[in-house]
This record gives sequence, C-alpha cells and structure tokens, in this order.
Amino acid sequence: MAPTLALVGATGAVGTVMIDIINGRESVPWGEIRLIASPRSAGKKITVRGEELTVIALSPEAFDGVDVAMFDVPDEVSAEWAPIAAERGAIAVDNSGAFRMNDEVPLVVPEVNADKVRERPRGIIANPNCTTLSMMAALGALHREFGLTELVVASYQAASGAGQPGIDRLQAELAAVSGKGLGAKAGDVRAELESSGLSLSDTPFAGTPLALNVVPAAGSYKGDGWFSEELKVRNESRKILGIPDLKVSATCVRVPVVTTHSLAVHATFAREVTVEAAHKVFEAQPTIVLVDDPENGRFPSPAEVVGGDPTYVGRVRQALDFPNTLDFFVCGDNLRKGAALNTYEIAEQLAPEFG
Ligand code: 11C
Repeated sequence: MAPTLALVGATGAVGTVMIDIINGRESVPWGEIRLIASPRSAGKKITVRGEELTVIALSPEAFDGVDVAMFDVPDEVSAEWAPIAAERGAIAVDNSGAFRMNDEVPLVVPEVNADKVRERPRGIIANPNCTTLSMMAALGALHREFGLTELVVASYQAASGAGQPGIDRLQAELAAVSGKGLGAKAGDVRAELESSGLSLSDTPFAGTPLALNVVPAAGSYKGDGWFSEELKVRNESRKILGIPDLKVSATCVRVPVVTTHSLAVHATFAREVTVEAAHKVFEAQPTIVLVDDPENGRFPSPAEVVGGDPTYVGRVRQALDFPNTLDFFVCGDNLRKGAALNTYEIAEQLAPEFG
C-alpha cells in the first residue's frame, strides 16, 4: 500500500509552499496525504493534487496510520509533537531548530549526506536552517572535490525568513516610506514608520526599520556578540558536512527582500582550487545553476531567481590574498530549498521504505 504522508503546519508560510511543491510534482509516492494544523486552522479546505482536503487539528490520534510526517511549525511545537508522531510509528521530518543538533537526529541535505536518513534512532530527521541550507549544495560539492577547511560567510536574508509576519511587516514598511524621499537623514525612516502607526517596539527585525535599510541582527541574541542565525550556520554546516572542527564565522544580515536568501561565501580548501575547476564542480551538480558572467551583468540576485528550486551560484573568483580560497555568491529561495523543498525531498527519499 502506498505510504501515508502528513503535513503538520499545513496553513503556515512554509506549509503553503510545501503544498505548492506537492501539487507541482509530476507524480507522488503517497496514498493518503493528511493536512494537520493548530485547532485554530482546523476545518480549512485546501486542494492537494486536485482533491479538496480538510485540515485536521493536531492531536496524537492525527498521526495514526501516518508513515512520514513533515513538520513546518515553531521549535516548541516540534519539540513536543515530533516525538509523539514518532511514538505513533511515523518518521518525523522536522524543519524546526528543535532537534538539529541532537546527536541521535541526522541533519540532512540530500545532495550532501543523503545516507544519513537511515541513522535515526529517535524516528526523527531534521531539516537545516534556511540560511545554512542556501549554500549547502554548493559547499558540499566543493568539499567533496577540494576538502573544505575554513568558511567565512555574510548572509543577506529575506524578510520571509521570519514567516508571514516578516513579509507583512516589510510590505507595510515599504508602503509607508515609498515616494517620500526618505533615507538621507539619520532616523527619518524610523520617524516615518512610527508616525504611520508602525511601531518599532515589537518588529520581527530587532526593532529596526527594514525598508530602505539593512539590519545586522538575524534570529535572537545569544550573548558574546552572536545572533542565533550565525551560530546555526556554524553548528549546522559542521554537522551536515561532517567536519566537526570546521572553522566557521558568519555575519547574518536581514535585507529588504521578500523571499530568497543570499550569501557571500569565502571558502578555503585543503587542495588547490581554481575558478575553472569550481565551475566544473557546480555544472556537474544538477541542483545548482551557475550564473557567472559578471562582465555582462550576469550573476544571481534574489528578485531574478525567487520561486526557483535550484541553488544559484555566481561571482566565483579566486581570493587574491588567500591561497586555495574561493569567493562566490549564492542565492536560494528560503521557503523552497531553504525549507519546504528540502523537507519534502527527505520525505520522498523515505517513501520506498514503505513500498
Ligand atoms: C531566518 N533562517 O531567515 C531564519 C528562518 O532555524 O529554521 C528559519 C529559522 C530556523 O530568519
């Protein structure tokens, strides 16, 4: 019998993209697809592969008969409910941060460490943070060939990383400031937002305007100068690539882009690397699109690639003052490969176990 797939968080920003992905697949390996959400969203109707499904409320019984349960919910919801799904016999594929660094939970990017899905003593598999994920296909491919030793990254993260509230806030800020000639005087954007009723005391962006601005604070503050996104990039990159002592330093920055995270990557390798060799590696990886003709204005940028599944790579160059080191720029849709798509790819990889 074809396996049953559940989607927990079916009505959220990532859940909605997940349903788009399922609807866009030529074929799916699932029999029943079950949509689960908070009691507030239960009863909603959503069309999946031509069939109108009713969202059911999260409960232990909702997992009965489920083979694979994908979770796209906040950390605390996953922390409570992924183990319940696993106890009821499902494999939980979790897109939250609740289990990523747990030694008994693999952290999987199919292009890099697909084999790890089999090592899941708790019945839970974790999906990485979207910032880490956006560069993993590229780094995994280079690491296999040249041996990564050091990684320095700066991120340019889209508002939708903070979910629908992030998107709504950015759009509201842009509407409030546009056409007013703002941005040339310190504090004028903040003053305009406040006078438009957009308080900065409780924003998804560290109490700082995002419109006409960039915000060097992503996630929550963790002490010693570091924000959670920066620590996740370090910890998760090490685990996915299987390099526990990889030297990593990240600066994570929110930019006024709706969807698609970008990263400027400075990567040092154990073996000699050239731009030509790196291009060959990228061209050989089916989930990477190389857009690298800067002389003619061709490089990836979020507005040009949003909505796509691949990782887009460009601006590949040899660092002038650092041996065996490449600098390059990566863009990836943070709601697709960064979240829903990678989770779904892991689920697809599990489906044959139930054949
Ligand atoms: C952001 N990367 O852009 C975050 C969102 O650990 O899954 C995802 C947070 C996570 O704000």
